[in-house]
Amino acid sequence: MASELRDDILMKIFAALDIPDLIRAGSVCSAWHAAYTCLCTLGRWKQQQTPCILYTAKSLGESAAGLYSLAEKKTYTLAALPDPPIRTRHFIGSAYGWIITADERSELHLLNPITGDQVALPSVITIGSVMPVYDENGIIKEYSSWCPIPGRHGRPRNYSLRKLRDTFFEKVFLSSDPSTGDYIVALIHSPYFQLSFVRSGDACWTSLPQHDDFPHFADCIFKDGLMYAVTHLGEIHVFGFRGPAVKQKVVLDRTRDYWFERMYIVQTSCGDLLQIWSDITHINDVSDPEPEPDPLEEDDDFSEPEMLDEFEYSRHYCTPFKLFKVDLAANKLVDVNSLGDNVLFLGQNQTLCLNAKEHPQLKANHVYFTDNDEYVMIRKNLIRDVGVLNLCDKSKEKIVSPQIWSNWPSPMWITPNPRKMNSARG
Ligand SMILES: *[C@@H]1O[C@H](CO)[C@@H](O)[C@H](O)[C@H]1NC(C)=O
Ligand SMILES: CC(=O)N[C@H]1CO[C@H](CO)[C@@H](O)[C@@H]1O
Repeated sequence: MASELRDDILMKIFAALDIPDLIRAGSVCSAWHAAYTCLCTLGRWKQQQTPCILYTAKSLGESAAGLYSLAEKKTYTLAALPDPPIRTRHFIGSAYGWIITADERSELHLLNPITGDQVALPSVITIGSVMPVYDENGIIKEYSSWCPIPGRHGRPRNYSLRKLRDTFFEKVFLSSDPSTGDYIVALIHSPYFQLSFVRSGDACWTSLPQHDDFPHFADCIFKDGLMYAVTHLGEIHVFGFRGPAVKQKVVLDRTRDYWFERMYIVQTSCGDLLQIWSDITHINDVSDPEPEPDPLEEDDDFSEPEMLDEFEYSRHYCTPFKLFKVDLAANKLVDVNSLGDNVLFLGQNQTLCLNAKEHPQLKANHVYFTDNDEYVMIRKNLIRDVGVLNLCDKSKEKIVSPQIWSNWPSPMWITPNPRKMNSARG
């Protein structure tokens, strides 16, 4: 009786903690660990978690990651993550506390760095636009696919197993928390920014119906059981995954005639959809004066001189400059000049919108960004641009200075999720 009461109080206290604190509390003694496990199993931890930055650093070793808590301005180490070593992977997306990574064979994994749970996604060769190239022993030695660099889409080329990941994956999205065992992963990939998806348990990727030969999807969001996908020209498509065949419908016509800016779609805390156009600023490179040598760079596919010129002298920074509310009923966009209480998280492959009232540590009408240079893959040594942008006066501030993370893999936002995957579902 006495111990039940104590557990109850413990649970209440634990339920108010941010995840890094919760994990620390859970490792104090066996009684606290039991309370921690129980809370995670019941899903009763504090749901309003402030995003953290997940990063790697040479000093942490190959298999550990660092977690920088924005709320506490503190760092934590997530040790002994499952293989392949975290520093050998590319981080290509993050949602529900899980990250999506590409390994040295360009194969994708879902990983929850808090619980260590990992799920291998179907092989990249099950995606329609990737063909395996076999050696004389029938072993895959390369992948044949299409070059995603603008103007060079036309011809397929052979990529080493490791190199495909540099340019093939564009953005990846999750419909729900993979710990529940029931989720969809959607992927924008080369060529022409097409969409493919898998449902939990699928053995292959499936292409989504294409409206034309150049779909050019830019961003997606899952909302009310549907997936809203915006193209670079602002067109919004809705995909319904219930039933055996995926249903597709265009719900917003083109909002632009040409593709110049980045395009994002987010849902605000009150359920509105926003379309965000982002200016691309070209600024001269800020190279790391002491770059960590990249041991993996011996076969750089991007050594054509004309491409190096373009990549070396201008760098793309993102500054959101136009916000619109999507009015689906009227099939139009409505100008909005501020995010109000909302806070936007933009980064490598991620868009997230939170409410500052529910997250008092965050600043309303600000954009928290990690580097999302579109050529980040082939600029692995550049200093990462990670900061906060005030949308009112457009001023920028750094989040951590001096930089504590390696430039590569590029740090990304993560909202820690301590829910263990149900092992029965694998
Ligand atoms: C890719 O490799 C295969 C097998 O080695 C070869 O036949 C093919 O010509 C190569 N394709 C290109 C575009 O280089
Ligand atoms: C929009 C964006 O940042 N896309 C990047 C997502 O990650 C892949 C793979 O790491 C990159 O190739 C994309 O450029």
